[in-house]
Amino acid sequence: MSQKKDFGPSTIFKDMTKKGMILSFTANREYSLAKDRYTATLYDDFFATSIAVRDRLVERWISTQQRYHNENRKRVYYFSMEFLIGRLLGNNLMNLGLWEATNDALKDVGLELGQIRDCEADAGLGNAGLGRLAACYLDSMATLGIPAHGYGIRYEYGIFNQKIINGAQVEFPDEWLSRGNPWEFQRPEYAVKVHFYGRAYIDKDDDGSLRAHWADTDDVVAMPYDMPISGYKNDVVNTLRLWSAKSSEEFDLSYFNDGDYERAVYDKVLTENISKVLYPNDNLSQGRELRLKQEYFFTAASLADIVRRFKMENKDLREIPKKVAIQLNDTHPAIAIPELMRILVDAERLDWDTAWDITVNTFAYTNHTVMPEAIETWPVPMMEKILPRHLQIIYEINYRFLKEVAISFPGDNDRLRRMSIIEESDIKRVRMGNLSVIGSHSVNGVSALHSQLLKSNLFKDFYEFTPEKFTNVTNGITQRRWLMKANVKQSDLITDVIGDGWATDLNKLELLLPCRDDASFRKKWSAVKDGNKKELASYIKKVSGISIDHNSLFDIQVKRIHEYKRQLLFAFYILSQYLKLKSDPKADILPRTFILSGKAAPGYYMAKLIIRFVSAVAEVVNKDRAIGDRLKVVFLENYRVSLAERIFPASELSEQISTAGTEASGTGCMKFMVNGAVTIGTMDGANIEIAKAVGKENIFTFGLKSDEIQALRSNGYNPREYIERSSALSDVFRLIQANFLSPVDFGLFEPLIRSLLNGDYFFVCADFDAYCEKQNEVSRAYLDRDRWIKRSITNAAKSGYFSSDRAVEEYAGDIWGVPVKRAK
Ligand code: NBG
Repeated sequence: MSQKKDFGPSTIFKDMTKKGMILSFTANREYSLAKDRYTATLYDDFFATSIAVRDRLVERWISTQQRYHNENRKRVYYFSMEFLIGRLLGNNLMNLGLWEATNDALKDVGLELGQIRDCEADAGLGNAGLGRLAACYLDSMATLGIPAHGYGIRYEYGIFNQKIINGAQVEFPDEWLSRGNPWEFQRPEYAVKVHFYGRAYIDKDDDGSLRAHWADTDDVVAMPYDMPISGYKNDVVNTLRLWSAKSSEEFDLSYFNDGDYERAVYDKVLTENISKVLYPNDNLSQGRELRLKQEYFFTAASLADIVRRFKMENKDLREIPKKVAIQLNDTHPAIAIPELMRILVDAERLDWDTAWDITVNTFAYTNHTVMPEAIETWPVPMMEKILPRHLQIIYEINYRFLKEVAISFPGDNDRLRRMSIIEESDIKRVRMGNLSVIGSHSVNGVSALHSQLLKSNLFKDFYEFTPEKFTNVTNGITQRRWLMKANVKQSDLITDVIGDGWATDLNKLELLLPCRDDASFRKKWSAVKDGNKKELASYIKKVSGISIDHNSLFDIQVKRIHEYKRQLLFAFYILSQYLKLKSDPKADILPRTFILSGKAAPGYYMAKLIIRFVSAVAEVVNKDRAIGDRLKVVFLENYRVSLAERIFPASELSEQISTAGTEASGTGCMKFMVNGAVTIGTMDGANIEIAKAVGKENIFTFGLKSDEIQALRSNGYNPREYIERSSALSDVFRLIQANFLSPVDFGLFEPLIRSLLNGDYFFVCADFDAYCEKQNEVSRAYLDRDRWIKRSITNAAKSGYFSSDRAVEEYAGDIWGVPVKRAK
């Protein structure tokens, strides 16, 4: 495909052969970096390789964008505060079909592709699932040929680097740009001015009509940086445009002339802070002023860019919804709704109703959480100060909306209060969730259960008012990164048997189902897993010094540390296994290696304590000679995309044990599944759909269901009853209370215990026994290796539904109005 297309005469920038790559690499090393083979560092070699690859993206990029323009295609704009991209070199090599040529070329010049790839810093512009989802969707949109653009922020510092020092998390800044980024192009010609503060007022125009103004603002320049997003072997290259804040005047001249040089510099620095750093919270809204500024900064710049592009290709603004679909990745960019109204009404002079019609039909909103602390609301005084005109517009939207609701539900004032965009608390607040629902034509959750919960709980009133807006799109992941690139051995085996069609149609993996009965295939499948386990074992040895038995069951929980995800439940199970062996050293337990990884938000005390707790458990278990290799606990520091790519291929048991009703979807569960791991999990988020896909004999589910949790919560839940009833759980509590895990820091883990005893908000105690029982079942099941391998194959074979290609196709057809036709 990509090789066949003619991009003009073969020059040094185009040649896809090994020879071409050698020429390109050496030329880049010399002319872009001014180095030769004696002076080039390994990082220089990475840079020169990346530019050689980038050169081959550029012509495809330009021709893709030209085509979209000439065909005046409807564009999809994905607005997201986070894009957790990871590394790009390997991904682009794969998508261009350049892997082998580059591998061979580098060998010829004495280099090793693996080493070169390891030089690349992860682009960590996101916290976790929400940001990684955006990255997977960019990949799928390009692969499906959708004219899509990602819009976000070019944070100078991405998600912090985590080190575990004396068992505790310590954060270090992520200076991912410090050595340059080969994948970005600055585009000063498209820089945009974004306004803040000032005052909003209304006066009369020359023709006597009323006109709103926003004046005396402080302005910031939004500088765009473009990154190419390649599709898989289809010559499509889309754009991710990230905005960086620049001071609008290099120095404020008035201060400068007054001799206040320091003040002039200070103001410039303050302005540029807007894009300095990603807020490191997952599923939590801290409500900081700078965060609101970030949100407005990138949405305003993006909308200005979109309107500019629209006007180049079209005349009538009322056509915007026909040519533009904007997806709001959670409420973070929801301030775009009043911003588009401001553009259409104040600047373009459309009447309110027409503008509102355009706005609602342009925006669609994805909700990613029902956790109350993550739902964004902004104090009215804060918004009034930073965005005075937007607050007026929000009030107007709210007034008109509530009038309509009142007609449908006469006299139901409680309902009006709940549905209002303004929360009438002591200090009034703007509810961004309500604004998002009201200003969008589509609202979706990210798994079947979660979308249902939106309708029955969080947005119940809105569902009753406009049921047609509500829909579900279960999340997905890209098999190109998470299987093809991450797990080369398993990919090759699959391709040997069923061909490579699965790369763009993951449902094809179902062709593997008959292979379950083929003993020689099972043997190969199992050998691949063993090989991957050995690789991870040696990586663990290298980074942590811990030796693990690669024949043990690799039982893994990797994700953000959060009470609702219940790493504590996992740790308690590990402790109970440890206690079992201590009381009966000959106990017949299945050898397991427990692997955990994940970051805690720096200000999240309990999550950080959980990391200390897991580290303490690891310390005790790993050092106990009587335990030997039967149990090992590893906490891998600095969980990130590139580390995840090492972990999933070696996984056998996937821990998805959140309290039912709390994990909106989860996407790690899908990465495990496609890599042949079997899930142990609650009936939560996407687990439910995984269970449906694989059948109950191929998954281990346990615990209270979402409606049972709700019922127990409202009828009064007493964790102490569960502790008393369970001898294993009582033993674990006793051990912790006796400071066995904190012999030096007496009482260190007291807050964990106390939070469980006084309420146990996430039902750890209630689910503990059921969880242990299920784990016992897993242990027995693992002993029947043939059956286990069949389960593993089934999980991979049934993962087709969880491809982000399927998810994006659903968005495209049902929400964006850009259906894709795929050759099957
Ligand atoms: C997260 C959910 C996950 C979900 C991802 C992607 C937020 C606010 N939500 O369950 O917790 O998989 O979004 O949809 O980050």
